Amino acid sequence: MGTADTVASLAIDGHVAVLMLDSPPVNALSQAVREGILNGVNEAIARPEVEAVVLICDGRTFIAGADITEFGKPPRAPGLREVQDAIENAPKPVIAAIHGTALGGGLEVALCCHYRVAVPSARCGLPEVNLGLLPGAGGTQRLPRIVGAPKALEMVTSGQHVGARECLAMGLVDEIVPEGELRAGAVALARRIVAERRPLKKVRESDDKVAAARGHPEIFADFRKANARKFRGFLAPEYNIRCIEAAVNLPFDEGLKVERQLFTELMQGTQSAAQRYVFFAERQAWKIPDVPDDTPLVPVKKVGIIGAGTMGGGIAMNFAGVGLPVTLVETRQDALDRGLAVIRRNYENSARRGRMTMVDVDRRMALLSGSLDLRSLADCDLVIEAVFENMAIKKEVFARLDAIVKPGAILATNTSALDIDEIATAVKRPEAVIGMHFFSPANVMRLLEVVRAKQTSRPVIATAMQTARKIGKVAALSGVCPGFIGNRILAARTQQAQAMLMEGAMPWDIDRALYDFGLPMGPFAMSDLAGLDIGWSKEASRSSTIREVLCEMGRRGQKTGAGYYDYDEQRNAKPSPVTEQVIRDFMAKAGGTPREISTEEILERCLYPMINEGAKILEEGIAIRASDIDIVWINGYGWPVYRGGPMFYGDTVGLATIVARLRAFGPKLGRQFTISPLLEKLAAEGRRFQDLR
Ligand code: T1G
Repeated sequence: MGTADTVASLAIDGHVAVLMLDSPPVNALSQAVREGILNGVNEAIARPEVEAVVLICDGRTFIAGADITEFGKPPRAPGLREVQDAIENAPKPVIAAIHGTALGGGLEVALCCHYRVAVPSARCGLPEVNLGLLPGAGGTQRLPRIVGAPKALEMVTSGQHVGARECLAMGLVDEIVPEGELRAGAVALARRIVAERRPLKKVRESDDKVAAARGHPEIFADFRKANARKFRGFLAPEYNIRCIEAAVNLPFDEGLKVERQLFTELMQGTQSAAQRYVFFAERQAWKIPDVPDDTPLVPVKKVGIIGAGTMGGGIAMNFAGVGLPVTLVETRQDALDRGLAVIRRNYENSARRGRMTMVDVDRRMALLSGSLDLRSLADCDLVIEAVFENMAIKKEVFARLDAIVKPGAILATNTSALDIDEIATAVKRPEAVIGMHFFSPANVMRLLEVVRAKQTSRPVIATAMQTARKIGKVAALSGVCPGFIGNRILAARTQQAQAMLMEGAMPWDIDRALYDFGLPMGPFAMSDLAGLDIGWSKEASRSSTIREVLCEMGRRGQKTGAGYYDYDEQRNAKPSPVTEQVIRDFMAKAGGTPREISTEEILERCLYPMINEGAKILEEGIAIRASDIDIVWINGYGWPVYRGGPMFYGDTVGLATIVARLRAFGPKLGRQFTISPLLEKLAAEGRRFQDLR
């Protein structure tokens, strides 16, 4: 932990004071950095020979925001407002020199400077919304005064990082200087400002951009309407919008008061606490205690994928997307052609939506080659198998790969549930075998569940994690067990959802409860989307489950216009009297009597067994930490980030409450159900999963 003197230094370059911050890793606005800036600015103002001040940072980035690790702790002086006022009211021009990312409080400090200069690779943004917050240091009042209300709405509700050239075009920065010449460029600008007696531009005083939106409430109404689906359940986006409205309709200082009040409300709320927890959890997930950062990596320059189906194709797109050549192997030419055609179509769709150019499409397609011969993978560094989920087939493929692929290569499987230790018995180099479990659609879903088998080597684990980061995934490490982390917890929920159908709840009751809780879709709507006939065969069907009966009736899900729900032409779902009757008949046959099941009970019956299963996964060492489980469910199963993940949610509810409810449900949870000893222990000790280190 630095002090003001160690994180900030002042050097005089001619008549320009250069105030350099150096507080790794990201020059966050810790107490020391705030004090360092304040002292530096005051000293520069006081020194008669100084005519201008350049605020610049050492290391990888300009100030990347307030120090999130200080949130929730007692505030220490100087406050950020005091620092900003000192800069904005300085009698000499203060120039912010931006490289890396000027984010949150960092951009808010830069917006108090009179001028801003950046290198081309710099990016600026106000990403507080990703922490369940809003820019609480004047950003919501100053940004729209430069970029206008519509752009400000977009930036504060998306948290996007905007490139330097676009910032220049918007007036967010005044000048761009060549890479590597930031300090010299900023000092030169400072000298020109002094020489040309340019005004001390205070963003707070400019009104024309916000005036343009005054009297146009439709700007905000349309924005809310257009993003209602995306912002569903989140508080912060709406609060950010209200602040921009205040910037348009109120005097600056009044707007600041609105911003402060709404910021404080969010900061004290559970949503921001959850999203801040997730911020650090995502960064923790990369750290594996017994795989040190300096573990040697396997260089991955060429990738092979077996199976060009939905998963294989999506996986291939990730690697072509980062410039790595990929060979896709299939058993039949038509399957290979179909797989490559789907990839091209997906890329072309992205190009049509402006997410890439047709040149990008051709460049990525050029990196993809197809083959019907496994031997074409001989010189790959990483091979990912994505064939049918059948142990015998997987082992046969791995045995052939073992004979073909060069020594030192990584042999990965995309299985979502099978025993990877068992698969590894098919090869002579089990240390090279690892699970890389992608989620469908694999080119879109952020999560990659990396599964270490008993003999997987540390370099292979480290390389799989590093590869995940390279292709833009969020990874979490799991040990081998049925369903690994994500699907194992999903099974616990599915079991209860199915059980409640036999007690009186209808699929749409359960789906509604989970949807309103914040999940994108309930289990039954999800089954209808995926198809009720996955793993179902007509020949073997014996009307033994509700799902089987629906399949036998031809109700296979959305694709057949009926499943648990009935669907209209636009595939809008509505509760089905047919399904209701099937369920009633089933219950009657089992001698059950329907009862009213409240939304609260549905949620507890679905969520608490998930948390309990998470505790079992922890006590078995399948997951390293509880927050990894949360990262899996947020990035792979749509758990709402503002609820922090199942384990964080468990802590929010209170583990003692969860244990008490599980005990109260007793036999309803099923004969096999047991409460995790770890969960009982933590509950008894009044502790949380977050207290586990
Ligand atoms: N505070 C404290 N630590 C931070 C931090 C921050 N703002 N940002 C990053 N770190 C740590 C991070 O935990 C990690 O630590 C290391 O830095 C590297 O981060 C008043 C209230 C800047 C784009 O939301 O988006 O300002 O794991 O792995 O991929 O309005 O970090 O190594 O121990 O992410 O190169 C607003 C958050 C704050 C930006 C770099 N700012 N940071 O990405 O590295 S709220 C943000 C990022 C605010 C004001 C409000 C990214 C990055 P460790 P990293 P990276």
